[in-house]
Amino acid sequence: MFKAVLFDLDGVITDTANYHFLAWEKLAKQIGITIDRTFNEQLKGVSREESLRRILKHGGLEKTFTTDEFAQMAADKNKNYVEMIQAVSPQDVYPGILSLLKALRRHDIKIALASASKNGPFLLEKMALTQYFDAIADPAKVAESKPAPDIFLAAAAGVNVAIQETIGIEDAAAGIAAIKAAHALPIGVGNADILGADIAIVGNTRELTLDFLTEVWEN
Ligand code: B16
Ligand code: MG
Repeated sequence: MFKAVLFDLDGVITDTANYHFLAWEKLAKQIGITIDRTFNEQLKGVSREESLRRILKHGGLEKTFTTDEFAQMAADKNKNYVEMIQAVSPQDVYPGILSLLKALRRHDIKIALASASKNGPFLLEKMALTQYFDAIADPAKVAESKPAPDIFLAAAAGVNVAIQETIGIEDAAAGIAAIKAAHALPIGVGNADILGADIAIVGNTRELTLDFLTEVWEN
């Protein structure tokens, strides 16, 4: 049986992936770049700085800005994003997530956050979920962001469980790649076109029950 579940946040626990998109879209528009939701898939799970690099490249502007301007744009996006998430509340937790967290606790299975977002702890507070987490991996302290395995390895280490005894849950292609590279067992939230046909996938977080996780683990 698995001993810990490592959760991604944006797109798994709540719909903040949409706010990230809206905040990037606004920033991109200010510098004359158009992004759409198809392109946005490449930003999911990816760090703030890497997301901005990808947007600039997408618009052919990767060599246009100084280091200071780049940092300012990343800060502007975050300011806008942080304004959007002030209103996040326990009602914004995706269906099935709270009952999964409770079931995991009842069965003494550890729970850790493996989010690339520096706003993760704030969001858990807003959703009243902090109490369920045994560890929150700090994305500022890992060497490489997703698709590198680092944040999932840090999350497993945070709960003192060998990575091979964990399940990682992710909505982003970069995150699934990170879980595989870490050698945890991946479960995707989304669809196989984006996340790959070789892993267990749910279309809706409602399907993320302890029974489902156990079935995936045992097969
Ligand atoms: P921040 P996750 C990721 O969170 C998001 O998917 C990604 O879009 C975002 O750029 C990244 O966090 C960094 O977030 O700017 O708040 O530090 O999906 O890994 O929970
Ligand atoms: Mg995500």
